Amino acid sequence: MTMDHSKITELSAKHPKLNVSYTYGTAGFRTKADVLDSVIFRVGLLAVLRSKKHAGKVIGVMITASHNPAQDNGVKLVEPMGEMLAQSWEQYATELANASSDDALIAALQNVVEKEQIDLSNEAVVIVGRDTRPSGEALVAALTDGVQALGGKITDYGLTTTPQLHYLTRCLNTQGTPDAYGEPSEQGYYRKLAEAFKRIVSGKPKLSTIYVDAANGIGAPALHKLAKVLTDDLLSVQVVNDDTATPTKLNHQSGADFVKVNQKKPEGFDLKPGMRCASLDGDADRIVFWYADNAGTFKLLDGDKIATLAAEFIMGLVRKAKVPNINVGLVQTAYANGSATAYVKDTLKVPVVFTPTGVKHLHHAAEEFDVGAYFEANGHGTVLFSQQAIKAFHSTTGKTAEETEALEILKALTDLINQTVGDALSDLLMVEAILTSQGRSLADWDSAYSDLPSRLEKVKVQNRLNFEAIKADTELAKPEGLQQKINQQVAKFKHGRSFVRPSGTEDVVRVYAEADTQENADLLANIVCGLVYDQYGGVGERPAKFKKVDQQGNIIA
Ligand code: NG1
Ligand code: ZN
Repeated sequence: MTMDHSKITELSAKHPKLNVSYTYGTAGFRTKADVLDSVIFRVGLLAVLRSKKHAGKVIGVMITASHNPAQDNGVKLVEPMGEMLAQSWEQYATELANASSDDALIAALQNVVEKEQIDLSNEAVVIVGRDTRPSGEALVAALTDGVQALGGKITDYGLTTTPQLHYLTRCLNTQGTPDAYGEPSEQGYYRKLAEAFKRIVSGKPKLSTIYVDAANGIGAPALHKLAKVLTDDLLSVQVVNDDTATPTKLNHQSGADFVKVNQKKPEGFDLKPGMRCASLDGDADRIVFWYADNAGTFKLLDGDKIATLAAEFIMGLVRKAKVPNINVGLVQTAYANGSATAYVKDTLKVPVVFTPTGVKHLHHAAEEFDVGAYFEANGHGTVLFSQQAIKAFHSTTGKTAEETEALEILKALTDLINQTVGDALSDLLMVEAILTSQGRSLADWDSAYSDLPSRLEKVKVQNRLNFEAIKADTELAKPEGLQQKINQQVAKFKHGRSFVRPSGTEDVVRVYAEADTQENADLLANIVCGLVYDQYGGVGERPAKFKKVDQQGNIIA
């Protein structure tokens, strides 16, 4: 069987390539929505090939730009078991997106078919979901053309959170097998979470209301629906920032990224001490928690705090249930707070693995453990259970009431925690289940360790590809000399740490700094930003707060 070149050409004509160059990066393709039409069409073509490569298994496509502003959009491919696209295929995605003519496009497709030895007579099935961005619907139409150009079938699941699309993909591919993951529908997703949550919290006193900032995105309707299935006696949730009808409000002054980066509450909250709050991002795969302490100071519980809470709780259960040979590990990135890493190593005595930024790296590293908790500090993460661990939880019989209860909770957690990808709704219920079990407040959870003050900044540069990060993003190999200059500055600060890396989702380089006080963390960040901007190709208006440093490394302004 061969590809129908005339059909590809005919449909491709509806989605002309613009004079833009694209890269399938950390979060798939992500850029301004108005330059994405041809890219999404071509992703449709690639999704068909990926499905054929997997002998007709369902491939997921999620159209979202997560926490980016409303005018952006993006696309990510999902593998049959719900993981992110295999890294070896990212290059094909980039090649297809950049093919400059129909002939080049067909040649690029042919290249994939040959290199991957794809049997074109296999079936191909693709499903698609999208977040609430206004550009989403037209992009689904472009994707549909792409899928059909190669004779694939496509089902549009409409508005979904990113993790729901991952869930649906896995459910469809495992239906009727011993690995069946759940009912492949949105309601099936809510029912699975609610049922597992109930198994953990029933009989325990309910916590006070949790106020969830949904960033005016897809998480809002999803959380409303989940809350309905959960019923009020299990969890009291109040959804805030749920205006999905006004596109400009998406992620505006709200959402997990806004709260984490600015370290302040989002719009729409009259924050009082004692209130329990959380923020989702625009596609509901990130969550951070926050509250005001007795003095009214804003306090953030980020991904690091979630990971340590979960790891500690699950370790305790494994010990109580006396399940043998279960190793627990934690995966972090360079953005993890230094205090979090120290707490995990020194207090929890759990091994920590560091990977480069981007969940696909963390996910794979977490798979190496029986219980692998991975979270980016920004709130994206989950806890993975190995097949062996799940089997062990099911085959162990508790000898005491305590052992039996611990086993029941462990089993429920394997259903409650999304095994495909970080999921804000699942993580919300996981945290609430743990806190309910422990009868614990946010402040008490927070007291496990104190974050070192930190600052995350970004610098616009001529070409961020001149910056090459190494050692799990903690150092730069390029540009020449910059790393030494950063080291020289870091050495001047107590508990100082700083690193620079090119963003995979925005045209900027990110600068992170940590130090003993907030003032010092800010100062270190502004020194490093100034170094990058002044000496390594900064563009656009120079933010006044960036420091000027002379060749000897002394601050001159
Ligand atoms: P970039 O833009 O590559 O820093 C951001 C996050 C990543 C990851 C991706 C995907 C930070 C500092 N970076 O990537 O951790 O979540 O988005 O959404 O939070
Ligand atoms: Zn997201």
